[in-house]
Amino acid sequence: AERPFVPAVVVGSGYGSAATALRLGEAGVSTLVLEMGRLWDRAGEDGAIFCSMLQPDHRAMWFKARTEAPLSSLLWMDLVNRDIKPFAGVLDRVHHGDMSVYVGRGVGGGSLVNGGMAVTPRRGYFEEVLPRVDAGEMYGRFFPLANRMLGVNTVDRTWFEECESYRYARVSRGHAQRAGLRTTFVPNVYDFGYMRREERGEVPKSALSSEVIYGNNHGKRSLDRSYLPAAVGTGNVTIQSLHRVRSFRQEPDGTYVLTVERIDELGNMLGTTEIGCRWLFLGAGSMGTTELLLRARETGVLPRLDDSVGHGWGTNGNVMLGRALHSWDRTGSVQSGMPALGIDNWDDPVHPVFAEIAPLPAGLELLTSLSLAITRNPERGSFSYDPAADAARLHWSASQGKPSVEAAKALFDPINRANGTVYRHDLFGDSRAFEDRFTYHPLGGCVLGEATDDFGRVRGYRNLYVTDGSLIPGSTGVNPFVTITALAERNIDRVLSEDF
Ligand code: FAE
Repeated sequence: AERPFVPAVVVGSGYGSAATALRLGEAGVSTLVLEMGRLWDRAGEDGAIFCSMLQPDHRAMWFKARTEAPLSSLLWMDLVNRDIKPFAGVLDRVHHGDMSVYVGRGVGGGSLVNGGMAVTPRRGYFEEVLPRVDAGEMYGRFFPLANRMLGVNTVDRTWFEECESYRYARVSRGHAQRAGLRTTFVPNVYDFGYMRREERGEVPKSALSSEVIYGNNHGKRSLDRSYLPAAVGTGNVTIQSLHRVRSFRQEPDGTYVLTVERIDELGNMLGTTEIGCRWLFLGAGSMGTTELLLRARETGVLPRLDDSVGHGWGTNGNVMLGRALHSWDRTGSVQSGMPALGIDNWDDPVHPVFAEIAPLPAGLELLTSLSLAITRNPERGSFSYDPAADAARLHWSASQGKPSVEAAKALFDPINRANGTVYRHDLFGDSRAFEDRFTYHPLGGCVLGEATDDFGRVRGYRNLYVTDGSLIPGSTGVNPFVTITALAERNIDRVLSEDF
């Protein structure tokens, strides 16, 4: 039988993929998007598309028998996680020895599960991280474009100061200020107008009903409400969900052939198909894209791939911590799941930190201030290929998290001192105060200008591109999706004008 052939294939449907697919579609290129997760458009028996964070069910996680939430315990008790039925759920936690990585699964990738924080990085730091990218063009054109396309908006300051749902953020801001630190409002893709109507009881609740990490039923402009419908609307882009790209090869005529596994929502294999294409864009995320390229190089299928494939991976310096507050510092039992403030100490010459003031939306007063700190951790991990498992293995040792923890400590010790507060030691399963064994922000693996040229073209092969977070060498200094989107916009703009 003839195998199907499409001009362009985009692997994955996260930020890099979505921006790339839209621009391909607009340019009239027939494009197929292949996403291993499901399309999240049908309500379950409870009338909701996504399950809530407080009552997680099979929809929560990607083929797990138990949920694996970032906070694993409260008062050292295993109260947070639940046994669930394995299913093609929306959040995955991928384990690699001392590091585990959270990623979104579904049409929209990480946009389905994330906190929506839409931060444009400091220009000075961006120039340091990606010195070969024209920052003038990025800040003049592609960052504004990405912000517009993603539907980034900011909280109304007057409402913020009086609403119940950001009491937790105001309390933490006060604590930071008492230590002489600066906080900043953080833009978001969650519709703050919708959130205000939630607080008034006019619309179904999402951010104010503890929804985040297992999906938002309302209010969030995830990619399936922004870039992806626009891409499909060009008439040239088709998305196939529950299609997992296993491998790909190049034919003598330069076209690519993908081997694609079709699964159902229970994980049953429905079959394997081959799909041919001329242009192949890898947007499977830092973990997914790096694995596909590493497998291709190490199995000898694409032997000219650069040695740097599999290197330059980082956690964006992620570290999470909680502080126990005094009884008069009530954070509120209703906490918006979408963060709106950050402590910005990135100018610190020794320990730059941007710490998001995170919600702890447990539905009851816990007198706790939670933070996700983004630090400047110079450590980098690398991947090797495990032939027995036919999988990529990330090498990141526990000690590599040390710089992240030291930086977070340098920021939060003075906050504790200024406020007479202490760290919580009961949140992460053992007695540690700082959790550096997971990241929400995997970056790198196929670094721009190393594994690819300066526009994401994979070295050694024509018409093969990387479009996602794997291009960024381990750190952005802020939450990364705006940077990933803007970079993808920039790269596809160049590729469409030169390679098509
Ligand atoms: P990503 O969005 O991960 O998309 C990759 C897609 O490819 C996924 O849908 C995969 O299922 C799919 N895929 C992988 N392998 C295959 C394969 N072999 N075949 C087919 N499909 C495949 O990639 N960032 C922010 O900027 N602000 C935040 O507030 C924020 N909060 C976060 C909260 C959580 C809980 C998590 C997990 C992440 C958060 N992030 C946040 C990070 C952000 O979501 C992440 O950087 C981006 O989603 C990465 O975008 P990519 O395009 O690289």
